[in-house]
Amino acid sequence: MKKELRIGMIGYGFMGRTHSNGYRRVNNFFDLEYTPVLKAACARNQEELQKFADQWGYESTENDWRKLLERDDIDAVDICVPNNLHKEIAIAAAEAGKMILCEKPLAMNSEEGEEMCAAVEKAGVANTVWYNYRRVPAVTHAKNIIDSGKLGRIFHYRANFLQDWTISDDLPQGGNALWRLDVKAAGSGVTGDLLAHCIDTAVWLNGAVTEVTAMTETFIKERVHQETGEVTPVGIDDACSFLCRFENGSLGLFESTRYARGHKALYTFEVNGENASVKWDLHDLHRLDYFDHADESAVRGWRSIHVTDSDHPYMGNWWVPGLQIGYEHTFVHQVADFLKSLETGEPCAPTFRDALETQRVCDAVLKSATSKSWEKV
Ligand code: SOE
Repeated sequence: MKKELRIGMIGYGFMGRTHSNGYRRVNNFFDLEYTPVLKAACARNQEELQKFADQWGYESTENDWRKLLERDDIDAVDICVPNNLHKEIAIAAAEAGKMILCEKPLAMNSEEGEEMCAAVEKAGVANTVWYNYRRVPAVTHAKNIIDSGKLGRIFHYRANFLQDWTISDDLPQGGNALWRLDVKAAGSGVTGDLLAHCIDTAVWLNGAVTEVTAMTETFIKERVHQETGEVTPVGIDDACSFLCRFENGSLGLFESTRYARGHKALYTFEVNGENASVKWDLHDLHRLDYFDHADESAVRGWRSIHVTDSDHPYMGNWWVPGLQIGYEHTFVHQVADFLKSLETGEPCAPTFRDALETQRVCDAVLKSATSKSWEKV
C-alpha cells in the first residue's frame, strides 16, 4: 500500500495542466513509496475550475485558497497562479503546515523570496520550485558530464530563450492567460519568465553568478488592459540581454526576448571548457551536443548524443533505448524527485532557497538595466 500525498492545486492554467499530468502519470513509470492523490483544485471561476477538475480527476473544488489551506485532507499545495500571489499563499501554506510546490519564478523579487524562504524553513515543510528544464534528461546529463570534470576549467556560459508571441501591438495585457504582460501580476517580463529558467540552469551547471550588466527594452509602450479595457503603460521588459561573471571565473552571455520572429520557445545553452564543450537546444531536447578536444583529430568534431539510453538520467523509467520523451515528462520527473525526497528526507532541488539565488540574479539584472552599470548579485 502506497503512502498518499494529497494535493491541493491552486490555479488551472497551462502550468496547472503540466503539473496535474505529472501527478497522474508518475506512479506508472517510477517505483516510489508515495502516490499523489488529486484531492482538490482551487480557483475563483467555478465553471472553468469544474471543467479542469473533471478533466484531470480532482476529487473536489474550492473557490478560496484560504479554505483549501484549512482542510486537513490536504498535505501539499501546488501554487500555479500569477507571480504576485505566490508570496501570500506560500507563507500561509507554510504556516498551515502544508508542503509547497511553487511554480517559477519563486516570487516577484528577492525580498518576497526571502520572506517565503523564512516561512518554509521556520515551518520545516518540504518545498520545491518548478524549474522543469533541469529535468530534461539531456540537461541532467550535461550536469553529470560537467560535474565529472570532463570540460576542465570553464571559460564561457551562453544561453538564449527566444519567443515571438507578443509582437502584435493589439495584444492586450493582464487577466487570464495574458497576466505575463502585466507588470503588477508578473513582476517583470522576460527576465522573470524566461531568463529565470536560463539562470536556474546556469547556476546549477556552472555555479554562482557574482555580477551582471544588462539592458532591457519595452518595444510596445502601451496596451489595452484586458480587465479594465483601458489603455495603460506596459511595465514589463519585452527583451533583456545581460553579461555576467561567475564565481568560477567564467563569463556569461544571456539573451531573452518575445520579439524574435520565428522562434516560439527556443531555449539553448552552451558551455565551453578548456577540454570540451556541451550545448543543448529545447527544440531538439533529447540531444546533447558534445565536443571533446582529446578525440583523435581525424574524427574530432561535435557529436550529438541521443540521450535515450537506459543508463541516461531518468530514461530507464521510460521506453527502450532510442525512443524519445518530451516536454511534459520534465514535470513527471519533478514529481518523482519530490516524492523520492519525501522517502529519503533530502530536500528536492531547487528548493525555495535555491530559487532565491535565481531571483537575486534577476533583481541584479533589472537593477543594472536601470542604473546602466555593473551590479553585484
Ligand atoms: C511563457 O510563454 C512560458 O510559458 C513560460 O512561462 C514558461 O515558464 C516557459 O517554460 C515557456 O514559456
